[in-house]
Amino acid sequence: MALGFIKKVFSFGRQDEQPAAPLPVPEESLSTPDINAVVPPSVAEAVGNADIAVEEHQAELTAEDESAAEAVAAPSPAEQAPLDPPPAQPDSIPSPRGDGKVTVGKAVEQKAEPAPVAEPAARQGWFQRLRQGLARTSRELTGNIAGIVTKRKLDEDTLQELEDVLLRADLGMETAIRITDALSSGRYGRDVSEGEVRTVMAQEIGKVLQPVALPLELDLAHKPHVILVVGVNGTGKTTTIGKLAAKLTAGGLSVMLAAGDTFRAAAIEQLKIWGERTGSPVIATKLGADAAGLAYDAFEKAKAAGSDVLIIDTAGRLQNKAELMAELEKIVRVLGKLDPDAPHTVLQTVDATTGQNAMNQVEIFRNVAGVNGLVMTKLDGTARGGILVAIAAKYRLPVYFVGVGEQVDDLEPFSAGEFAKAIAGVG
Ligand SMILES: Nc1nc2c(ncn2[C@@H]2O[C@H](COP(=O)(O)OP(=O)(O)OP(=O)(O)O)[C@@H](O)[C@H]2O)c(=O)[nH]1
Ligand SMILES: [Mg+2]
Repeated sequence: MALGFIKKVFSFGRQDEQPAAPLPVPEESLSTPDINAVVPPSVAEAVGNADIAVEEHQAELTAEDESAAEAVAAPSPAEQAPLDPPPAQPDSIPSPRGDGKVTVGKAVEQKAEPAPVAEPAARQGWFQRLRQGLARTSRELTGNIAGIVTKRKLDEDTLQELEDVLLRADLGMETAIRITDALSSGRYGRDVSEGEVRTVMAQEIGKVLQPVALPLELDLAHKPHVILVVGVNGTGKTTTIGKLAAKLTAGGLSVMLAAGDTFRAAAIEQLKIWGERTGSPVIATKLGADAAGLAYDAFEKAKAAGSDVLIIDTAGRLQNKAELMAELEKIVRVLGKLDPDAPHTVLQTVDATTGQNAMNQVEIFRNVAGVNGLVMTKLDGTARGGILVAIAAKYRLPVYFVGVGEQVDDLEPFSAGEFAKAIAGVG
């Protein structure tokens, strides 16, 4: 009997957007080569750019770190009052059936059954929040369109001006051309309305995003399923881990967390707070200890405890690139000693507010850590949300979730259609 038959697969996401075939992950993203050996000069340059942005971010984070440490030392009223009560646990994890698959959307669901459709009101509420979060991006994108198309025929100049607007909104050249091509086909030389442009934009952006809007699947034939979370510092790794742990535990899975960012006391404490909130044990070590050793230790402990999922937090100090990359490679390598397929999921958090720099970050972490899925964070309030479209077009990595705030339930499975409509200001 094929092993695949008995494996349990949990997935997280919106089933209505699940394409028939899994997304091909580029070969190179599955290996963990030496960054110096594989990164072409263009990437090295990109890393240089990333360094600048990271250093700026680090300055902000230092203040955050202090406040995080303070928060731990003297909890705020919100923190004092019972850390959010652990999510309600269902009686048992749904057992696999039929194809042996189980899906987790907003909560754990059996894949062989139709996904419970989210309450229309709740879904609508979420869409409104996404729209609100993306309002600045949408304004940036659509603000000038009326001025460009009103009382003008759709000609070369108009199309060029539209393309410029699309590029300024970080959508990327490929998608910009796609939109202007779709607009001009059948409409060239005619009047077009602003509404028509928005509708075409939403359609074309939706088409680019659709293939990457995949649910996160956890293969529980691996026990634990190991999720390694990587990304530049400040992009939301630890917060996303907390939000994800909340979803998993609410779905009845047992989760263990590993504080693999061993460089900052505040980072370890921050993860411990999320551990308490979600009822997930946190494996931590002393400050400055070897992160790979900690990851190995946590993997052994999670195996011994029979945990369903182990989520490993990491540091993101790109400014010390060589060291960080060596550390990430080593983490991947030692996990592989306990299970050659581990880490089973390598999630990268990408901060939407960083704009074009986010592209460089994906390039780097994909090559070094074998990233096979993304979470786009901080989509609330950014003017740079269009970068998600450019990343989707270029890297075609699944986007499992989007983050729209700092709270535990501010993480939603990614929906291509909703995102496209929100960004184009349609619907
Ligand atoms: N507005 C908003 N803030 C977020 C979101 N996700 C994370 N944050 C905030 O961004 C800041 C950095 O998040 P962290 O989770 O600490 O980021 P990190 O990647 O773990 O950072 P390092 O540990 O320094 O590498 C925190 O203040 C978070 O509350 C989001 O989706 N929206
Ligand atoms: Mg962190």
